[in-house]
Amino acid sequence: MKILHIADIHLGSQWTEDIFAQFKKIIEIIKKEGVNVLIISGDLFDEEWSAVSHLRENLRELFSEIPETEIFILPGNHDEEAPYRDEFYYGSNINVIKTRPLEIRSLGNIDIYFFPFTKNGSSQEMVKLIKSNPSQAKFKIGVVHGTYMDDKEIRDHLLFQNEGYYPIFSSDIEKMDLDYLALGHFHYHRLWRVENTWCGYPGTIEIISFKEPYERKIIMIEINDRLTPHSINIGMQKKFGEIIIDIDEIEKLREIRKNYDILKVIVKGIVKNEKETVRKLNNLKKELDIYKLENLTKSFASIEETKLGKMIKEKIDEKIKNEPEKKEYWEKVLISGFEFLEQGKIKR
Ligand SMILES: [Mn+2]
Repeated sequence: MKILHIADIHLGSQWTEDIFAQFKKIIEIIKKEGVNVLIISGDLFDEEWSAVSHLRENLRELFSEIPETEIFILPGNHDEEAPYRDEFYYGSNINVIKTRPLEIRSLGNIDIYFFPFTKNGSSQEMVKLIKSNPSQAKFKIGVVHGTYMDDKEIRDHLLFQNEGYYPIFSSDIEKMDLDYLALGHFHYHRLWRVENTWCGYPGTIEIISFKEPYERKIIMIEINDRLTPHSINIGMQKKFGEIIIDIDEIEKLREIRKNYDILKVIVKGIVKNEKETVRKLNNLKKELDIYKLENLTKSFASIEETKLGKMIKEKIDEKIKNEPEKKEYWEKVLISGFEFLEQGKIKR
């Protein structure tokens, strides 16, 4: 038995064409590997309203290529209700899990506990529900869209975005007595163990925000006399980049741009003319088709307003007066002094 676990597809978000291209890759893996079951643990759609007909049509087409594979779709916080209305059809091999708080499906010697997303769900509740619905199956799998709380990066990341839904704790996972917990919600790839339970967040199948690391992976679970999950690298469609560059080196951007499909740029440094800089950066953004350009430059004038800045300026003006032929040199010194000042501020 082979089960493929994916999550957080976010169809309907900005780069949906790329997501579909990645999905196509996954379909090819399913065909090649003879995958029996596909589990999508939440956020197949990016927004409730994004279940528009063309997305459903494209999905139906993809799913129809793998008629032998049983597909389970669990709603997440992004697609809790609307995309899964009874009158919507995704294909004969599709099971949308809608019974809250728990729906159990048996596949031979495997029982799968599905917990469709609700805002008040928690791992404590999962433990209670599993205990009151005991299983005799050899293998038990749980499926849930939630926040694993015992990993600092996952917790901080999701809480910071006000998305710490459905908290899940290791102490509860231990009590669930599962062989695998198929998670969704966190967008990075993670596969780890809590006592005897494997836990996995597949992560998005194509980058949907700049914070996500570049490699995309999904999780294949093989079950014979034991259950073993492993990650499969599925590459990516677009090469994303986020770079920080000094305003003095801004022309290098023309070369750097060639290395990425989608680029975010943060510009730092001290400038003489704020207005001119903004104009220049806006033009460059347009010309080079830069996705996002953040201007963090500071103007001389704003630094000169500070007491220390004023003192430095006076000293330098004196130097320039005495050695007008070295004007350019002293201006460079001034810039360095201001930059030093700024760095000191940042460190404090
Ligand atoms: Mn989510």
